[in-house]
Amino acid sequence: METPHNTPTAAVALKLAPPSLIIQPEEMTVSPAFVSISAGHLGLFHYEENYTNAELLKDIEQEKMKEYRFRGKLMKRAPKREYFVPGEIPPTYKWGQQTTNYPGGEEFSGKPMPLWMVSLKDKINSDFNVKVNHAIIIKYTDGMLHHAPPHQDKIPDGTDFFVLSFGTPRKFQLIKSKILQTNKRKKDGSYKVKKEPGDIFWEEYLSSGSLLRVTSKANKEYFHAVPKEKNWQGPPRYSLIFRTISI
Ligand SMILES: O=C(O)CCC(=O)C(=O)O
Repeated sequence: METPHNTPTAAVALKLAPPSLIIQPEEMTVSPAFVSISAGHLGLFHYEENYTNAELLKDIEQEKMKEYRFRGKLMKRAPKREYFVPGEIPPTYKWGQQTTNYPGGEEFSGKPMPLWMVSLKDKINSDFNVKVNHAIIIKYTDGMLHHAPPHQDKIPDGTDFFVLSFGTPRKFQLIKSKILQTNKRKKDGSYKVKKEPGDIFWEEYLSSGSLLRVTSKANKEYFHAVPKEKNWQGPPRYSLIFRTISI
């Protein structure tokens, strides 16, 4: 497997910034070329290696993922499991599975967060002043079978999502969107447009124990993806994604 996650990039500086630090370009003491690259990222996303103890991998490995069905077929992405805050009503996150998988449905398989996950949730809420209340673990064991195609999360307006990674690093991409004209017309005669993924804006092999915060703004402006990778191999990669979902 290639290891571009070890290659220094302009985004490296962001990995070093503490979560609460908001850097203004004029405060930076680095080269002008660097400022222009990183300034484009300010307020959009935040990537931090060693955010949490990579030893949590042992706890994640105890969790059982499942293949969810969508319209009767197995979802061709990766097995996952959702979690809610113990003692709270499980929120409904409509991420593509059948309605029978929603809380209250006969196939609902969400579990209360184990204690270690509750601690991580509390840490994120305190570090970033947010109110995440829902988590999904996704298990990637194959570079081609398991992936996430370019998409935008359907999350409540103004909320961010947080991707914690454990195990073998896997490439995560933020992708620029482009507006294409379709051949369908609106009532006023103008052509309808559609939004599609375009060029890569940022990509990184997310290291074990890292945190990636994708802000509401970044989720609206960019697609994100974990692309298929023919040469990816090694022990599994788990992502643990926290979101704020209204009940
Ligand atoms: O596993 C990841 O890092 C991201 C997955 C993702 O974006 C999704 O399933 O919505």
